Amino acid sequence: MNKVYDMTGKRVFVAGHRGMVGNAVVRRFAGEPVDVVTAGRSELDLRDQAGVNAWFASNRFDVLILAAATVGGILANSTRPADFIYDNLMIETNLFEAAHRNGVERIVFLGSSCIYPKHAAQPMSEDALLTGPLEPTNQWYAIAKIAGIKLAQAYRQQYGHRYISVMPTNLYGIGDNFNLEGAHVLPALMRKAHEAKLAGAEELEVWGTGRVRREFLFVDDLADALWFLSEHYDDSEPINVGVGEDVTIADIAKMISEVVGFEGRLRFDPTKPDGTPRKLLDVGKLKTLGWSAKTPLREGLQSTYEWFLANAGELRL
Ligand code: GFB
Repeated sequence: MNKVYDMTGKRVFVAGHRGMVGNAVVRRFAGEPVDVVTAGRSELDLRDQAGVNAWFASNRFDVLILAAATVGGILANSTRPADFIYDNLMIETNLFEAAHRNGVERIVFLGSSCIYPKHAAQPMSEDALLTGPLEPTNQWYAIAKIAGIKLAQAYRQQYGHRYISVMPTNLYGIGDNFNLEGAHVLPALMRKAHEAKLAGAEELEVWGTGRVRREFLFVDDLADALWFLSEHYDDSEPINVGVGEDVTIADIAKMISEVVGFEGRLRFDPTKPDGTPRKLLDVGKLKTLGWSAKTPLREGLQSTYEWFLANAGELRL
């Protein structure tokens, strides 16, 4: 597959490098012939338009990997809707405009599979966007991410910029958030199973019915896909990144229990929200380009648990 953009020698700003995705991107891109730049939070608040403009004016970048976002699991999305819509809209609009004004040739904008309608046909292809109502628990985040796709399209249409949007499925891995109020399901259950094992508990509490399905992509695979797409994708339509198969929440809870070594029962709490019934991505477009995920779920769970054990002391749990 021919390159549509050559990253060799480019100066790349990774926005959001302290988050799980940005951190994985920095690790992955370190092995490539690019110059990676990051900004600390005390140095730059991406929600501050004047600060962002000044940062871009005093640093020259060729490429922006837009991995900065306010993110979280179903509880955080439901209880902090203003943070999810405001922070993400501000970050995106500030970064797109500053990039445009300062000659950034390429933006790789990161969205999420929750941009697709709640009842989209499965697996969900890129053209399902804006064909039906969103899942209410994360509509605030989804609307902000849809706005990001539209920003990429608008700057491409008006100025010819080669800005692209990438839609990953549910992510997990090294550097994940294990704080139960903010966490997605996988790190939340891993931490709960770990603590249940240490306490000798008989039950692990799993929110919802356990019957809804999710697709999980190891974050280092996403970072590899982002490197690939930065050189091989140049279209106004977003492109999905996933593994192509999903599991039920009950299945993932069982797998996590096995990896952690928790031998008790699962107890489902149907008073907690299930969220979207299913959101499996159609990854046909990405496969045709020549990229597929490599890390089997069990192997990714094992690596994540090892990272958790090595870092639990320093995590804000
Ligand atoms: O990962 P998660 O928080 O968010 O939850 P979404 C996925 C499913 O896991 C839901 C169940 O059905 C939860 O009820 N679950 C079971 C749990 N136990 C737990 C637990 O202890 N903690 C959590 N958090 N869930 C997110 C969106 O949706 O997906 C984001 O909220 C983003 O905005 C992300 O789009 C990719 O998968 O439902």
